[in-house]
Amino acid sequence: MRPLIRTFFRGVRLILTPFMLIGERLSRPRGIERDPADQARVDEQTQALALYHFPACPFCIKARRAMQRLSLDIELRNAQPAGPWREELQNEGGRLQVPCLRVEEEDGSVQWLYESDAIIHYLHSRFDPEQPEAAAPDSAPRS
Ligand SMILES: N[C@@H](CCC(=O)N[C@@H](CS)C(=O)NCC(=O)O)C(=O)O
Repeated sequence: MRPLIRTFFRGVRLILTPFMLIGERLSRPRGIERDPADQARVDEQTQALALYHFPACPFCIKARRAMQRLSLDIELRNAQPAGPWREELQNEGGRLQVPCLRVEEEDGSVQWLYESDAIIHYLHSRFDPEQPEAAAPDSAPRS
C-alpha cells in the first residue's frame, strides 16, 4: 500500500511541477537595488551560503522568493534526485528536509538551518537593509 501512495504523490508532484515553476517565474518579485559596492559585499558574503532545495517544493519557492526580493545570489543545490547534494544534506545536515540553508562561518564551521520561516528570517536579519537589527531566527542553525 505504501509504495502505491508514494507513487501517487510522486505522480501528483510530477504533474504540478511545471505549473509551479511557471507560476514562480511569472510572479518573480523585484529585487531590492543596492549600490554596486554594497551588492559586491553582499555577493561575497552569500558565497558562503547554499540552499538545498527541491524545484517544486512550495516551502522552497517561498525561500527562493525571499532570496529574489533581497537580491541574493545564493547557490541552489537540488536535493531531489539521488546524488551528492541529497546525501550531503542527509549526512551532514542531519535530515532530508528542504529547504535547508548551509551557512559556512568565517571560522570554517558549518551550520545547517532548516525551516523556510527560519531561513527567511535569517536572510532578512543579515541582508535586509531596512531590518538590520532583527532578532535571531526562532530555529537556530544546527552545527
Ligand atoms: N515546515 C517545513 C516544511 C518543509 C517540507 O515539508 N519539505 C518537504 C518538501 S515540500 C520535504 O523536505 N520532504 C522530504 C522528502 O520529500 O523527502 C518548512 O517550512 O520548511
